[in-house]
Amino acid sequence: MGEKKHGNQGAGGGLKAGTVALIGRPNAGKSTLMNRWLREKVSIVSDKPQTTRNRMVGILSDEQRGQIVFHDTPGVHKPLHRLNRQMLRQALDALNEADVVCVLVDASQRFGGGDAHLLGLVEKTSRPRLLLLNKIDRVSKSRLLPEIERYAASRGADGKPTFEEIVPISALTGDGADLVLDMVWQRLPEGAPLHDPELLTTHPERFLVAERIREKVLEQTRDELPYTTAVVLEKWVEDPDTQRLRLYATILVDKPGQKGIVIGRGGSRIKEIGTAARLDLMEFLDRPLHLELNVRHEPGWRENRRVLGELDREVDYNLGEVD
Ligand SMILES: Nc1nc2c(ncn2[C@@H]2O[C@H](COP(=O)(O)OP(=O)(O)OP(=O)(O)O)[C@@H](O)[C@H]2O)c(=O)[nH]1
Ligand SMILES: [Mg+2]
Repeated sequence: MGEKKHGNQGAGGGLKAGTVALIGRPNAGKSTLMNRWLREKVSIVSDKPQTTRNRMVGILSDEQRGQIVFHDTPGVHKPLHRLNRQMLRQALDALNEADVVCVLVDASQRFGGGDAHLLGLVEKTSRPRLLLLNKIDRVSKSRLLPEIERYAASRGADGKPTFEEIVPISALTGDGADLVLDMVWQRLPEGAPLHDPELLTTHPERFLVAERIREKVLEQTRDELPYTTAVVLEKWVEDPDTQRLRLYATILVDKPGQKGIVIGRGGSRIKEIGTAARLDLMEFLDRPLHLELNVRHEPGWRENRRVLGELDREVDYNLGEVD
């Protein structure tokens, strides 16, 4: 298959490189789409809103075309806690810094106040914008057409149409995903790769591990819990002889009663979370491991600078000042 790496001199020898922001309301399918394009799970996915809490970086390198650096962002919503303000800030930064912006909308949901708010934010940016009407595997064509018209009528600050393209897709089935990727490549500037083409992401492995554990917590719990839970990886111990890993993680909950919900009757739920996470992590890290989970009641952690800082240290991304 030819050379393994790109040359990284000059302007990239006709190759393209740039950043692409995935923006949308919670649950629109941003992370599902990025993972599909990368053919790997970089961002965790769940059916609960506000799953993604950091700007997740995914790198797609293509010998013929160049490199796309995706920024999968937290869903845009009304921020009620410091954590949520940080999340919103990351989405807005990505929106204003990217070479191309992909705005995802869940087309199976009725257009509402949250969509209007998002559209208002997107109209203000001057970056090239594509609108992706997602989840078309769930929507009839007759319901899609008025939505296409609505977004086609939107205008940016310069009076031109907000969106250069409006494309119905399904991140789940892959319908339309390659077409959008071609549109993205067309709009990227020429340049040398921004990262080593061997890299899939810039996040440390430890952060990705904590995220994958959080994904299992989200899968096994419902109602308010997903919003109020965080996972901190406390220890990562390697046995040099057996290559076996021992991982120690803590699940933080906001209210005392939630501890019991995560632990479950006789420890049944925490056991299920642990088993699912261990299997996933063994595949991800490609080696045997032991996983120990604890649950800690940490009241108000979503407002707590220290705890948020602890979580941030796991992310190789500088948040800057947030107030
Ligand atoms: N039917 C259908 N479901 C989808 C599609 N894309 C995503 N989903 C589902 O929608 C849910 C949310 O997907 P995510 O990728 O986590 O959404 P997100 O936009 O990253 O959400 P946040 O991180 O919370 O902002 C998951 O249950 C996905 O399986 C799609 O094209 N069709
Ligand atoms: Mg997400």
